[in-house]
Amino acid sequence: MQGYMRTTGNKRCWESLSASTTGMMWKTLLVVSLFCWGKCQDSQNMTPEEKGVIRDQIVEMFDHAYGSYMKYAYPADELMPLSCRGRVRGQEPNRGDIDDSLGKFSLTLIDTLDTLVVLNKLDEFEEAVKKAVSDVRLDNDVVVSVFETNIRVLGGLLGGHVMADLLRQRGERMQWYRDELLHMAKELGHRLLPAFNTTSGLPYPKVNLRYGVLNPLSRTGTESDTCTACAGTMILEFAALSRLSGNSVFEEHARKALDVLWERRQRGSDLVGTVINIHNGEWVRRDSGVGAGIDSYYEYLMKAYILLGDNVFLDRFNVHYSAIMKYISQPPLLLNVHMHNPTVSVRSWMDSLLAFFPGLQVLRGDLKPAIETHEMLYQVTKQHKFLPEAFTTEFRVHWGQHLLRPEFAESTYYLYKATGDPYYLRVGQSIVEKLNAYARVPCGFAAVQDVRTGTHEDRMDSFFLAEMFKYLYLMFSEKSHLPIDMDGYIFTTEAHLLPISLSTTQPPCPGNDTETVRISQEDLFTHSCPSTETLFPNNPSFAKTIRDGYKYLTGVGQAFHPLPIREIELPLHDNGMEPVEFFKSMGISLTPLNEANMGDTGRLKEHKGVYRVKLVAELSQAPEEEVVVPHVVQLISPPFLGRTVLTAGPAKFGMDLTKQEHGVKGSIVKASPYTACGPIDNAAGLKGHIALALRGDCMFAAKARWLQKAGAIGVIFIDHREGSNSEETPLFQMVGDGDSTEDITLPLVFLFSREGAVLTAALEKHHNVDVLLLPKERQLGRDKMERVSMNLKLRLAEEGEMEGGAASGPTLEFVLENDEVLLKDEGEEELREKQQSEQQQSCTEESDRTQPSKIPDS
Ligand code: DMJ
Repeated sequence: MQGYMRTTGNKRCWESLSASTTGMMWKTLLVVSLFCWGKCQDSQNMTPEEKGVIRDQIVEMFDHAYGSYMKYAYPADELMPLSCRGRVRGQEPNRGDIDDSLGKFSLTLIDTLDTLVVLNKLDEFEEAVKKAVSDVRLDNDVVVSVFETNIRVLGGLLGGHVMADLLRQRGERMQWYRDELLHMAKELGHRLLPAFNTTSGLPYPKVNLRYGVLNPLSRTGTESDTCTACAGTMILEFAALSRLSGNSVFEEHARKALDVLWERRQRGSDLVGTVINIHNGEWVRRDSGVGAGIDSYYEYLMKAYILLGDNVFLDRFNVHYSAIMKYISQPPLLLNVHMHNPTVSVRSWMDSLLAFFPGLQVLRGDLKPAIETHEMLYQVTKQHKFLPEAFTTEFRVHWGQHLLRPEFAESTYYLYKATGDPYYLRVGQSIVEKLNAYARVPCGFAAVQDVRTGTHEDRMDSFFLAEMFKYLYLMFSEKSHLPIDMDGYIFTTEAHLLPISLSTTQPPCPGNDTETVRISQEDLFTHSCPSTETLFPNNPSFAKTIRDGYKYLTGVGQAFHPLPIREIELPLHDNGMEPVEFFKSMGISLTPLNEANMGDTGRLKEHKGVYRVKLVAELSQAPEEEVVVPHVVQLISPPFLGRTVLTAGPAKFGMDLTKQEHGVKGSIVKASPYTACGPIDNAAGLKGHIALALRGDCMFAAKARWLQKAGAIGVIFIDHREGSNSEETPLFQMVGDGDSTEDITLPLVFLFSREGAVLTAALEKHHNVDVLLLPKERQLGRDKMERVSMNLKLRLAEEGEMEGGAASGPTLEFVLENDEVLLKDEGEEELREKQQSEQQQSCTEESDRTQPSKIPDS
């Protein structure tokens, strides 16, 4: 049976779908929630008054964030909440690929439009639409990310148009509105279309808004790869644009890209990789998960079915979903595996983007794993205040940044809608409180640079306004508080609202050649949504029972030990190899079961042909507390002479600098392109030198390969995250790309951006800067406590002496030791003490003035 029933739809759709749509789904969930409402109340219960207080608090926070953007930043794309000004691309230090969201099109304003309506701020909405219409230009000579521009700007314009149109039809507001936002959306759609000009149909990752991709003025078009999510997250916006504008070209291109991804799935595992070549459709990165790089591809298959009523999307989603549940979901964890060898985990950490997945599972009707994973995420947020950008399978911080991402709030919202369990309101309340306590600053809300230190970053991404406030506000609102009936809309991945009535706006596209999937009889149950297998059973304490098993995941003394023995199926192929030999070739060593220690459970019985599997691939090893050996970049040419020492992080691949007695020495040259994600333009100048390359756009390993090929003798990577520095952010080791990195033999080190700025400033000023790359403990001058002794002999003048000419008197000797100035006693004790405090004061001030950006060697 198919669980969806479309509440609206043309006759064709209605008949062709034994499936139904969100309306029905929400109704089903509502029945569940009503059933639950009276019975699942526990100490977590929340009164309507309490909900009202939190709702008001959310509105006040929104006003603070949006008001700050409008006051300090508009018409810039984003607010810099620490500097209280707008971020204008080109006027701030380049942050690499993050900046590709900024198209000089008042990104935050457009991304916020439909949030204003959801929060009932209709006057502000009308004002904002007027501003967007009169001020925003979409033809700027800027290279932007196709994915980000689609989900944030095209989605924002469409969501804004749908809301404006609705309000106009009600006859009270927006009477002046003449579909201007839709016209802008159409213009933007046409500006994105050149990206699809590839033989495969997969889009280029970037486009120049004015010049497209192939035009010589475009400064883009050399990219050969894109991420799966980047190519697979176009259908909702493009189909909506086609159906609202009557031009099918957009939907056709988005469908084609999805067809290619589907076609390219790994047929054995039904999984996809994270990066694909846009010209030949080959996978570039074969790791597979549900987080970064892939996330919204799966989301859009499911939601495209809900929005457009086309079964093919649901069929594909279900095939992938079964694979995800088989290989990737190990409740409460969501792992990353090799798409070809899906029983092999490729890393021991999870990224925060995957926090959307429980929400998608709710849409799919699969509540149990959704509750489990969400509970795990909640425990992690309790431990670290926010979800770190990446955390290990043992819930330690892997990458401590928190960008005010909304995914955890999104899943919490879906779970609350599905279960009606007030527990999720308490979770929502904790999100609100933490944002106020730890991210709020006088000019808005600031991202957290590291959840361990609580330091802030000067950014407030537009998705914070587009998504976070919608999900939080909706969680604490009843239907009567809302100006629109949410059941009639679907959220895009950026939480923009598209009406599910769109499937009736136009019959299926003429160019729709979307391939259909054949589903076997036994898979049929997976089509139901909510699934009859997995939907909330008739048991009010169901969700609590599930959660309780994960309450102490991160708690003291109750550490969660993931997968002590993981029973897995291995894909055997008839390749003529013995299993042991075959697995060895995959990096897996097998121990016959009877040699293995079965532990207490005795669960596994000796069985011929059954092996206990030990993963030996380096990347899959359980993480130990990783000891990062600090390295340094020491500037040794004049005028630095070893005194400027920048703390650097090492790499797990490339040359092992701990084994080089004297480190690696060379002069530095900036790579061009600076991100070094493709052929190096200045190879001649780089040959024999140490390259400087900016983090971002591609993996460290990919950059290292390009630079090695260009003849560099070492690489210093510089962080693209503004303001990061080694004092506040723990060092980490750069890792490879999951494949072998044996071919990379260069020494590689990483500098945070503040240290990187010292180096680039030195290069700009002195042109020739020689550096040494080596472990910190071996930096020049350290072991000998070598004093760069200038033995300046200064004689302090007696009072009145200067007027009267030279005279003799007590002398003080200064010894310069690295960055410090020491005072050496050579005169009267009393005078020394007095002068010492005066001189130290003046020396400190002087050194502060003359070396503002020098980073102390910590
Ligand atoms: C948003 O821009 C979208 O949700 C996207 O799909 C990925 N995540 C960011 C926010 O974290």
